[in-house]
Amino acid sequence: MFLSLLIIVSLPSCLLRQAPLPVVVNTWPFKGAAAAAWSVLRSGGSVLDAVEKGCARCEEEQCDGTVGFGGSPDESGETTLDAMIMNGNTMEVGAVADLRRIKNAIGVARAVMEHTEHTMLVGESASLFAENMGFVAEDLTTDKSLNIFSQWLKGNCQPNYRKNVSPDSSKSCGPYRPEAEQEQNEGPRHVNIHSHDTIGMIALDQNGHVAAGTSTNGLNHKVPGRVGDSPIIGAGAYADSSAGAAAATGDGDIMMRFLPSYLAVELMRAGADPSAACKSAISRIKRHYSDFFGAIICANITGHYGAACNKAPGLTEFHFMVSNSESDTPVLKSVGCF
Ligand code: SD4
Repeated sequence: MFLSLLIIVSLPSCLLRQAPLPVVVNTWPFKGAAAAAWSVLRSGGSVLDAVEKGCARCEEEQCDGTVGFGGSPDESGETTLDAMIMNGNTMEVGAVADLRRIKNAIGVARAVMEHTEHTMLVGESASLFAENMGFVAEDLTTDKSLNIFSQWLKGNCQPNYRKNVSPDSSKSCGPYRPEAEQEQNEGPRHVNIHSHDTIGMIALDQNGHVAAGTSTNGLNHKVPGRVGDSPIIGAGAYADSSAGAAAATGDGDIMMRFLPSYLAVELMRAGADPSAACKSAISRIKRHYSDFFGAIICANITGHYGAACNKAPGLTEFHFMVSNSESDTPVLKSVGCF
């Protein structure tokens, strides 16, 4: 009796029971994105198509103003996009960073994966590649992003992400020069629930195929050229059909230093259930940055899923969407932050 109990306790959760498949999980209450991905999967489409269509829906809907065109203008007022998509069967990845003038960033990421032998393209050259692949180049600025930018200029460019510069970046706009005299620590972060939201999506089908993807316009008032965690493999997302998938959202400058999506997938491979794997990935970052803003979603190959978030000002509960055959329509879930 004791022995059989011991065996059950030590078995990885994936061997204990199967959850409904296919399943799609995505960050935040982005219902349109969840519905778009789910309609691909339930009609027998591939996990890659589901992730691409789901994230693309958010790009079109400008989810929360933080995905797609017309959001998060940088210091020069421009919106630039980061995205990636990963095939957990082949371990192929396509990613774009600092993409300019193209709305469908995840589509371009998919094109990088399918029409080049590279993994990531960035900046102007990524835009040129996209145009050559048939994507339309257009201005990503909207009245809303122009307004955010002009308010920021009027407010002496506050907040911003500069440090150790003169003039004093906490009071003045640039241009800035390096300030050699004073060594300062990293200042307070300006990232919160209003400056941040990324669509991160993971999908699994009945055949054990796993895919993951992300799309974001990054961070309000970022330094031009800044790339967040979302297009970085293992940081923004990771997928491996032999273990599971994860996707992260939050303060990418901090989170990318810890590759939380990769860590969560490896923990699931070692037998951790998805909630525990998500929690451990957050804990790893917390050790160094106790009040960072961030969350992660995880799913293993049996279709079990979980999420975790760090308790921070403005984030005590994290909402995410789950779509599977249980309800046949995307369901809003939430997890308390710790
Ligand atoms: C970034 N992680 O660029 C992205 C933005 C985000 O929730 O996730 N927001 O840092």
